[in-house]
Amino acid sequence: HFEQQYLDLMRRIWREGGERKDRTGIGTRSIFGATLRFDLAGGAMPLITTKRVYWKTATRELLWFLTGATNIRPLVLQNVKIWNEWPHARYVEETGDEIALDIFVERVREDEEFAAKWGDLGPIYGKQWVDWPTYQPVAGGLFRKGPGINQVAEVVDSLRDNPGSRRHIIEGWNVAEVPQMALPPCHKTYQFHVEGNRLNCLLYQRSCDVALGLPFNLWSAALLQCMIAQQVDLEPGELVWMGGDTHLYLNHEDLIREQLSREPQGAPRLEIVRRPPSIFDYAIEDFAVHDYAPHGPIKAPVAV
Ligand code: UFP
Repeated sequence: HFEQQYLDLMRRIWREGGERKDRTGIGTRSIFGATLRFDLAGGAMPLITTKRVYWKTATRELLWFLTGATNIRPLVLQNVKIWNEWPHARYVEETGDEIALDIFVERVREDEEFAAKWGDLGPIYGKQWVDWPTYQPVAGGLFRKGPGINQVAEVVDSLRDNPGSRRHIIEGWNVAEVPQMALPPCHKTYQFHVEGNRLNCLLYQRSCDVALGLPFNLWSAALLQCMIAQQVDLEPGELVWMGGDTHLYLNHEDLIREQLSREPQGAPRLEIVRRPPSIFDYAIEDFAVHDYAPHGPIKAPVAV
């Protein structure tokens, strides 16, 4: 079963991973360097079945990245909560107003001005993917802002015009802007590769929460790959996932034990029901998942 690789990785980290202190203070067991490979032929998706993965949430996040947005408000309006902790923490820290997370999120939902001021995450994925900043020299050794680079559009074009290229890359790690980001990109580099009529994708993820992050990251990477494949008239090929610091948080023990006791079931498939005019025109209704009958959800705390 495609998912065995994921479960094996989880088991191996829990058994053999070195214990480390990490930024969040929770502590992890971690290995450095891991690879997973999935064949997406026929719509197969690396959608974890040993717990329910909310693929629509991950899909909404991906579509939000593709709009270039970096403010949580569009997500909040769709009841997607995954990015809320960061702006809330910043708000509490900068204002000293210790409002609860749900109150903060309600204000973001209801008050556009408040959201503009406090809902932004800095120049994270969306900004870098579709509007990577450029600078043009002007007189006196100064620079002015140039037009942004839409890396996603450029990759779609380069896949069409020059499929054999080894430069089909979408990069999230803008060194100069990392300090302004709420969270430096985890799934930082996507490389695409055309093999016959198949589009392969390699994702390099510098840091990976295997229990909570990876199921999302695998789904999103595979989905992006399928969307781009559709746009350039190729079939989805292989997804290669590579992790740098690949870890399990020590407070995820219950989740890990429960999940490793379950058997993967079924082979979920993605259907893209429409072919939008561009990579930027997909909507949540364009995606259907078939044969997804996962085990129940497993709750665990997110490390912020
Ligand atoms: N993380 C993921 N995937 C993501 C994401 C975050 O696994 O898409 F945004 C996890 C990895 C790590 C934490 O546990 O979030 C980020 O912390 P750091 O920046 O210290 O690596």
